Amino acid sequence: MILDRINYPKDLKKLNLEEKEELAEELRELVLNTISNTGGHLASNLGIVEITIALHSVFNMPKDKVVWDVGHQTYIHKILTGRKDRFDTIRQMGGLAGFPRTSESEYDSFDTGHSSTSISAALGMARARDILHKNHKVIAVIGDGALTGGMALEALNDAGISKTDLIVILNDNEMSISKNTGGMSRFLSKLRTDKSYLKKRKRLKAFITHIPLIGKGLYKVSSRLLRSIKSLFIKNMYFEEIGFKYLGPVNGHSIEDLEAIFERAKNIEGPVLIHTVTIKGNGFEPAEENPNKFHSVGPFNLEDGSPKKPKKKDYSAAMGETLVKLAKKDKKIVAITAAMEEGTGLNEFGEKYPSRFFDVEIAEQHGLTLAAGMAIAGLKPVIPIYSSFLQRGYDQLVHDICMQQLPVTICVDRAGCVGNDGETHQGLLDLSYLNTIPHMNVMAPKNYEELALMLEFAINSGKPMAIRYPRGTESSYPFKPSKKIELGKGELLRTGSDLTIVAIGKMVSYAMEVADKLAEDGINAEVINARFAKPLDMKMIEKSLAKTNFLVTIEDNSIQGGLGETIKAELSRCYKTINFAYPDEFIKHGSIPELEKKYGLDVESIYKRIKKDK
Ligand SMILES: Cc1ncc(C[n+]2csc(CCOP(=O)(O)OP(=O)(O)O)c2C)c(N)n1
Repeated sequence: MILDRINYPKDLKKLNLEEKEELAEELRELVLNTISNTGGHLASNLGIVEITIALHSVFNMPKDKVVWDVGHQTYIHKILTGRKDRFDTIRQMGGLAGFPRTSESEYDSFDTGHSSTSISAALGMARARDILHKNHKVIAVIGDGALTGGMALEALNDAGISKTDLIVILNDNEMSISKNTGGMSRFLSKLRTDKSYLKKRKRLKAFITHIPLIGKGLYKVSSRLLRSIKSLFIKNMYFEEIGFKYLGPVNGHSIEDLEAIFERAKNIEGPVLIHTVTIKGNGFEPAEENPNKFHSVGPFNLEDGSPKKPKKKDYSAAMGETLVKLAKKDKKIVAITAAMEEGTGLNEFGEKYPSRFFDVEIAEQHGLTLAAGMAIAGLKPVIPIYSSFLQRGYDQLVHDICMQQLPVTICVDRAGCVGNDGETHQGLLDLSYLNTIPHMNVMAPKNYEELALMLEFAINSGKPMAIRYPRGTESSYPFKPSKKIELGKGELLRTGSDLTIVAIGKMVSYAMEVADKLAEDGINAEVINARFAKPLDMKMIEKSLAKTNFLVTIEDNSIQGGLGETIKAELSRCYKTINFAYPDEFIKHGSIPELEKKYGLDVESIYKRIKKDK
């Protein structure tokens, strides 16, 4: 195997084209064999094999720097940069991260995980290089999906006029997680498909360079002329108009063509954009046919791509199911997603009510203000966003939604610990940042039934409402049917006189299990399901504490500014207290049960700690 000889880019540089092509297939096989066991981001990695090989062949990493947008497509890069032998540990606790991490390798030049940051970061690094009189290349690799994000467009705008040497490699596979949509996507498709333009460009170049005496000079000097001639064929040649030299489109699976175009880009001054065209999932038929299903996968069978474990209904699906039912009765309900239709459970809504469904692509900020606009004009927008991606929209929550007290329902999906995607994707800050916003109301359900009640309540409340729920399925704890939701009211689930446990969301079932265990030891816990993190039911909490004098709070949020701290701040007097929460750290990857154990947030650890302190 050629891969046996490859550990670092220097080994790659010794190969001829044929060997590199063989290596590409071996890399695909390694990724497929590994990810079919561990799960992970598959389709994007299969699509970027040749680009990664060509990048490491032509450039001189780690002196040259590459910033990978989102960073979910860096498995090949990791294998080729000294991490082949640990590749089977990817996304596992203590193993390789699923995204680039500067702490992991000198070949990872910038941490990513959230979309659309690469051009900003790369431009910053390029400007630093120039100011510090260094001499290396800086490259951003960005997908057509990530290019729809506001930050990427802001960065293009800045980089374009900067004259800074910067190479942007656009990996255009026509897919975000689902099919890419919107104006930018339409423009790229025009560039991809306008073969007549490519032919005309070649003919034009031949024509100009053959003009006697001045032709060659004219071709070199008059890039502006070429640009304007180009725009005769493609109206508004966006990238060139804003100051980038546009190269491509080039077949992103031809190592030969990629190397040639990268070599060319290396010698061009100023910002260059190379448009590569790839197939997401390339080389694995089920992924090519269904790239969205194979964007991020659990363990699967290599023969046909079928999942090893059948997918169970999760919180996202439960939310989507209820929303479809509510929208049937209420035509004012509209749903917005930022490129996460499947991930947030909105597929059925999108199919059933296409005129009331809006995929804004990777534009959380725009999505939130779009919702504010719809709300002020009389609609009832619901916008599910993963907790960590909602961090992007803090000002939109403050300035556009809450200041005007607009009735927008924000479904904060993947709140709490998300597990293997690691620190960029943990939803451990939302209770803290949502708590800081005046007029924001924040709820979290203990199970699907309560989620459905909360969703209906939120949509009809006429107020800004956030409902946070975790990744995964509801607990099997046998809760009695939930009482109706009232603004700022908790739910007393169990009476006791020895301590008061206040828990929220997913952690309510943990509190009940802990209380059951404590009861076996003769310790009687009162358990309050907070339901609302904001406004808090301080009346219910203080009434219970007057009896027990011992407060325990349990939440799947950071300790800083979360449920426990907020309750403590609002109490009229001090009580003995234990706050169970995640520490003030970025929590790395691992499975959810492993991380809960590590941070003392599993039932057994909570039980033991309370028993010790009682
Ligand atoms: C701010 C933010 N929102 C949403 C996501 C979820 N997400 C991860 S990858 C992806 C699609 C990226 O598409 P593209 O850039 O074209 O890369 P591809 O996977 O197609 O190679 C999305 C929406 C994210 N990582 N960051």
